[in-house]
Amino acid sequence: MTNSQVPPGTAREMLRMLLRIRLVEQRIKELYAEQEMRCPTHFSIGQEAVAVGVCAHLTRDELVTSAHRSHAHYLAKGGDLEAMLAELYGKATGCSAGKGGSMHLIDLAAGFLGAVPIVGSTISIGVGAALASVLQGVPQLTAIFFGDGATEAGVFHESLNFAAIHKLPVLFVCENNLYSVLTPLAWRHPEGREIARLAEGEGLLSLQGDGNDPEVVHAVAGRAIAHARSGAGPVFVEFKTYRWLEHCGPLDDQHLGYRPPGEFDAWVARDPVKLYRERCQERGVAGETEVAAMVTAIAAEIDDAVSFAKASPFPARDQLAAHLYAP
Ligand SMILES: Cc1ncc(C[n+]2csc(CCOP(=O)(O)OP(=O)(O)O)c2C)c(N)n1
Repeated sequence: MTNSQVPPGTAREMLRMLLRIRLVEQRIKELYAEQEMRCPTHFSIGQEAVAVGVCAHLTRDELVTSAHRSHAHYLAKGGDLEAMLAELYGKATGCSAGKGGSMHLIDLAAGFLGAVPIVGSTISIGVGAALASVLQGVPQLTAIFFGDGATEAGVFHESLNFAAIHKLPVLFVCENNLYSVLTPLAWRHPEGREIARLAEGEGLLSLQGDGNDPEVVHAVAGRAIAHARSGAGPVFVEFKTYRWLEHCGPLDDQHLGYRPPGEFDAWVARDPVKLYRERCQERGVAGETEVAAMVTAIAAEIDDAVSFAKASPFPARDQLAAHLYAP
């Protein structure tokens, strides 16, 4: 699908969100070395355009689920930054009361239903949320983000089938970063098979696009979301993109040798944040001064959120067994 230009206001907001997600994760990467954040943390650096292009369409009430690599989805959906960072520090003010860490983000006020690291698990949870909205007579879009690895779980196929039968308002978003931990797609799928074709086999409208171009993501997601909101049934979208850091953790992992020579550099040359920043400048949507002001404001917001997280208390000892079951 080809690129289609978004209105200047949308472009500016998408650029701001791309920068914000990148800067938040870069700060987490720096702070992680202090060993005060003790949770396993999966970074989305390099993959930000998918979250931003899709969530630019969603209202605050519409729902999102995600998985272990969820910072970008949480932030793009409007999740609270202070509560996210406090959660990574294991603090009582965290969005999961300090008990979940990076892989269990949640912000119900922002429609971010939650992230769960059991691969594939939030696909059926998202479908259940969409079914609930239909049963309650207020059909509401649910966007479900997951990686290419999750499409190999049985629950993926069951969930697509169920959503198709009931024509549920679901957007399935596959963020295909070519690897499941260290294992490339080519070792996991027969030659030439596209993940999007699997979804077609389950009876869904299935679209693909460049996951490093926020405007392509925006255009593809826009078409898909219009279809799903209209009651015509669920839609599957696949965006190819690339993870820059190790599967879990803040470090580079090129020494491990699982990436073919040249692959990493080719994707980094297509850095979604840098390319979009340049495009916005060329178009006069956001000039150098405006981008610099955005970066300064975001850095200040991150400083405040980090201070808040560090100053917050750990959960009290008597809260150990709280939050296990609904009250
Ligand atoms: C059911 C289950 N099996 C295995 C794992 C271990 N695991 C964690 S992340 C991951 C890879 C997931 O790959 P993908 O869905 O493509 O997401 P990505 O990490 O690339 O974003 C695996 C196998 C798990 N968390 N849950």
